[in-house]
Amino acid sequence: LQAAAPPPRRTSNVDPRWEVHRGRLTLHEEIGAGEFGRVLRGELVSETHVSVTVAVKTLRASTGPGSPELRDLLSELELLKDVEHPNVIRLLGACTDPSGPLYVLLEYCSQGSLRGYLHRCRWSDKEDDDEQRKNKDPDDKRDEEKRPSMTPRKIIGFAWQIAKGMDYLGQLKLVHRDLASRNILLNENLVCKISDFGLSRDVYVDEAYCKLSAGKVPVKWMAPESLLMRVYTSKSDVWSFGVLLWELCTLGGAPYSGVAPHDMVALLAAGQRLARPEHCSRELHRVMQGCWQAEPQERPHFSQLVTILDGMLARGS
Ligand code: ACK
Repeated sequence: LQAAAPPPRRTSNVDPRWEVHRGRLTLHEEIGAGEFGRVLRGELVSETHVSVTVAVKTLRASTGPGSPELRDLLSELELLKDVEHPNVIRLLGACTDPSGPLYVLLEYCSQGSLRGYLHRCRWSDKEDDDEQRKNKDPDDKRDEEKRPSMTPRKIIGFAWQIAKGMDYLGQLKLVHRDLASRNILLNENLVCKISDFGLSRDVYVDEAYCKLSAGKVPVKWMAPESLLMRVYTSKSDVWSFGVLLWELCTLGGAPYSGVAPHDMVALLAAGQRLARPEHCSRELHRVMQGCWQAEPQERPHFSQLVTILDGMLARGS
């Protein structure tokens, strides 16, 4: 996520509006890890002695003080302070005082990422398929829980929520830059929360980081102008939203499977696009195609996408 004007980077200044005393936080197991750092489940005791489960984002122990990961997490923290929407992950507080590690406390989403949820729907649809069972992720503990199922209406409902959150971010002049099902979280009521503001920093301005993280750029979700000219706008987020719609319809399929990342620019320039998934209505496919217009101005705004998806929900299509 990127602000129109980059926010000032906080170093060791403690923000009393958000600072949480470390004594109020108990850390539990790790629920996610990646190049960015770690996510732990935690328990936060409020000033009124009510305990809430939180997700605690932190860095790896080996992360140095001047590292891009630290800058990323601080930048994410700053951006999250200014956003409040039911479909955007909510900041609950932070431990930034220098006496311990940096912790960013986020609302806990018990169903994990939308991508994981879509994959769990696959297993439930094909419960008896040995091949599918063989391929399931042995580390996904949620796999053992009740298998969810997917319906066309649920797909449109998820898409509608994400478009609402993105419309809100767009109004704040915030560009996400990594909109994909892996970065949408689901709470226990299956409310979609846009998250992972990890690409908030301008990776392209920072050559050192560019070299380090070339593999991190989400090429298959990126609009042509982002791939070619490093231009990111709400309209390039709309392109990514189209790919996210495709992920929803394929229950978390891999877009452009078999295409090498460095072939994507030529493929898109030749006018090729993702094909209509098997269970996707022609109407929803037209929405995706609108998101993948070569000219950014010809793509719909998120507000228009909300209206279109609203209409589809109302008609029950
Ligand atoms: O699908 P997951 O298990 O759920 O994999 C990702 C992982 O951490 C890396 O992002 C989990 N995760 C991240 N933030 C949260 C959160 N706020 N609540 C619950 N799980 C989270 C996510």
